[in-house]
Amino acid sequence: MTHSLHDFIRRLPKAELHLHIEGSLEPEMMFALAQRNGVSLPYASVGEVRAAYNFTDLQSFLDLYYAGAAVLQTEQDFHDLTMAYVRRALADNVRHAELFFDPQTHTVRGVPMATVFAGIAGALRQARAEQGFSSRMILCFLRHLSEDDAFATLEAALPLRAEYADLWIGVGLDSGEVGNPPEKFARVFARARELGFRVVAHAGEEGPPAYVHGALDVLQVERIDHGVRSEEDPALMQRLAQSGMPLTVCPLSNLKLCVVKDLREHNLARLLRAGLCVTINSDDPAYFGGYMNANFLATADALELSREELVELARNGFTAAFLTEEERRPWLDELQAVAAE
Ligand code: ES4
Ligand code: ZN
Repeated sequence: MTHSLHDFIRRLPKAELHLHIEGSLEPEMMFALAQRNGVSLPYASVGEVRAAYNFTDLQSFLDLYYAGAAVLQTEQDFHDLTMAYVRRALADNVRHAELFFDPQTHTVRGVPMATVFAGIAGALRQARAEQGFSSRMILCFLRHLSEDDAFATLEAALPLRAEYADLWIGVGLDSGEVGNPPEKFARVFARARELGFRVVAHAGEEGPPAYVHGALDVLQVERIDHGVRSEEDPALMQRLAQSGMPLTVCPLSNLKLCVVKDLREHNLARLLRAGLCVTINSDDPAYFGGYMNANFLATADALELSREELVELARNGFTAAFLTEEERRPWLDELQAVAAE
């Protein structure tokens, strides 16, 4: 990795569209919050937590991710978590982020929906006011739970919609994919769309291309989160390319969860070169070993991406963001200026 490529990636303004805020919980904060809240953790040290992050698949990660999230209890906890993410994002020249959050992970433990919203949104508003950091929130339904549970979650959040209208703009679908196809959530997504929410879903991470078709046809999503298995279906590839459907790809996540054995085997460059609107994202950076720039750098290095391709990836992030043309234009202009240097 040359110094100049490293520096070039650092200078690119970026948008992050696939980031689970609970997945930005670093072990140090996990310990601090456990102590603050009197929660006991099954680890003796920060080092032990990190040593446990050796995943074999998505589920082996989700087990630790949900266990770790149990330290998040108060509005201050969610605020601190979100502020720590914003600091890291800004350090990587991320200008805009659309954050996923998983209310069911918290409400099941008795944390009120309003606490989750207030903590995350309070930090995002402070970040906007003090640092000019732009953001939105996307509420994700846990797909291993029932559609009724998703409906109850949407209903519990709706009374907060007006108060958080500047931030909460969409719904998504995450957690264990295989065995929980998009069709399971057809009605709740139809309701969310009727209500005017933007809609996205994880599909084609571990699940087959049929799940990507399902997310498009049944959930009518506007972006596919991951979607890397789409490559197994040439007709789907055509469809994604022709419709300009964005994929929020997460290279270090795919590596840590053994979706690919080696980053050099990742299909991100092939997807991009096939004309798909590919974006780079960090997913759960505290668990997968890197924030935005680490994902860009590792991918650029492993796949020998050109500077033009790196610019295209950064541009796609802003193009695929749920922003107005007026909102995205200054970042696209700045991106062009960096590209022209
Ligand atoms: C997730 Cl990588 C991934 N896939 C599905 N659901 C998730 N929740 C948090 N990270
Ligand atoms: Zn994800």
